Amino acid sequence: MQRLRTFLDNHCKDSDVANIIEGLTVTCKDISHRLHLGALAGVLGSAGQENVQGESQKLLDVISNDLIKECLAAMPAVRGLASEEEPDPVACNPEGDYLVLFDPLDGSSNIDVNVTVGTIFSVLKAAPGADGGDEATYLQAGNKQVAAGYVLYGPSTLLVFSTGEGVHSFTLDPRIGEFVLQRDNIQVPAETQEFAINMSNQRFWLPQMQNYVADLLQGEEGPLGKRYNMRWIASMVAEIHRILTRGGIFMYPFDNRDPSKPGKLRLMYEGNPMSMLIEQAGGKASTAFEDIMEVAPDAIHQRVSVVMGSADEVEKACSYHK
Ligand code: AHM
Ligand code: MG
Repeated sequence: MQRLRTFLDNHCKDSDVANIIEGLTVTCKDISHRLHLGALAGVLGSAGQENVQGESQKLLDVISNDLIKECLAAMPAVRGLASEEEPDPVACNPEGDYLVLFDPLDGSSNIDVNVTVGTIFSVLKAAPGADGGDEATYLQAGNKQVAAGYVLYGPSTLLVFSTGEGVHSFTLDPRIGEFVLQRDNIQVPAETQEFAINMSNQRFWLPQMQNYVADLLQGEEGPLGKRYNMRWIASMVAEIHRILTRGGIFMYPFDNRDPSKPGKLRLMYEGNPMSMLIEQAGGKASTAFEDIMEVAPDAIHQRVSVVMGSADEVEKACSYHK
């Protein structure tokens, strides 16, 4: 049995990054505990307010955001933080070398129905002298991430992360209150017969995506020549975890509901960190036109089209867009 701290000491060259990951997991244990208590802790339901993106916030979105903010702000290594639930980045310790971006509770529409949600994080290096409260400091492409990961709150609470040398997963052992190593060097199978997409948006997709999904649905009689299964949990952490476990393709593609939003998911809090994990596990992550981690961000809350998972299937989906 290998505990998280031991693993980080042996595998993470930068002790600041190790401390950020470990510190986040302490707060995530608290979030996990509150989620498991659910209604007993009085944490279910709406907060009665909207976030910067006009989405209504759940009580636990707000609680998780406050807990993670407080934890990061106290860390000497953290220059600044940016959250999906905050309008602007927040400056922390001017001596710190790192910026931490996070989605405190992804998939939060699932909280009230007791389905898996998760915390996603991404760590970037701060440029020398940069202000941790300045949005421009954060506008770095995903391939500049030094670490990324998520904590999944499901039947078990899991931590999955990468510092650029493979993907590792840990299970929270509630008997000792510690994350212990479960799987090292996770690999996504190159081929799959399972796809995940919100089909109710079909009429809004680009024609290329409509054609690809129409071919998936034709199964072995169609040009792709095999029968596919579909899953949609509406919780990206759960979806990506399934793909890291048994392969698959996850898509939240461009759609034309609102021309100012190229897709629903956020580049900095969802697209980039999940792309790093998928690619570190041998999969692919694309907008359907270019690698997600090569997109040069121009705003902290910007949206991105997402097609990621098993390498061969992502390439197939992208080939419809050439
Ligand atoms: P959130 O950050 O507001 O929770 O939104 C992100 C979530 C993803 O976890 C999930 O893949 C997607 O939204 C589900 O969207 P939809 O409700 O359109 O199915
Ligand atoms: Mg989210």
